[in-house]
Amino acid sequence: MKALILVDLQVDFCTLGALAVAGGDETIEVANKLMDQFDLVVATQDWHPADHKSFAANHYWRYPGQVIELNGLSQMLWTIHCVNDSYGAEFHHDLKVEKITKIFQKGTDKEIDSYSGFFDNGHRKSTGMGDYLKEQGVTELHIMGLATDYCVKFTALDAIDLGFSVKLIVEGCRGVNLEEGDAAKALTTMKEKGVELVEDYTVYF
Ligand code: VGL
Ligand code: ZN
Repeated sequence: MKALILVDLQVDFCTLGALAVAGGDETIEVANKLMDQFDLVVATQDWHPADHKSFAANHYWRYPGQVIELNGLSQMLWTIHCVNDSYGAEFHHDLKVEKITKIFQKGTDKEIDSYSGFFDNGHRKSTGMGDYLKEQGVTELHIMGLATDYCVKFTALDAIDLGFSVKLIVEGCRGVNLEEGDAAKALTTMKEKGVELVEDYTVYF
């Protein structure tokens, strides 16, 4: 059985959002068109407490884009985004949310960030998404969303490690590109790990 994972299609990653990803809005239409083609649709949601330590504003003399060490892990500092229950953390308002069967929230512990929808960045705790998908009999995962070089990438890499067959719907993804070429590099990394890149999403129809 195949499932679609929609990664972080939230207001803050779209146009005018706190951590806007260029072209982020364009992914919503792709998601809405694809959902009907799947037996199961799940979504991840970046869901931080306001005092989350991935926010530059929560450290003295730090600014977004700097890297610090946080509880033994290297941590990129971000602008405040996707604070739980805030407007920016909501799914994009054009997204057909009624097609989503289950939502997995991540980044809820202020001491550790979570890019992957499966585990936090230290692989210390699971969100339960892997077990849920396996219980549903899912073997094949199709992934799209925001952002290519962070949450999409780490979700896809973990999915491979968990033994799923993984396809990435490239047209449904956009990258942060803090450094030029980050999104392209992320695609290469995923491909090398065994993720199949689907360049033309009309193959689903
Ligand atoms: C993300 C940076 C920080 C993402 C989440 O969804 O890719 N990126 N938090
Ligand atoms: Zn985040």
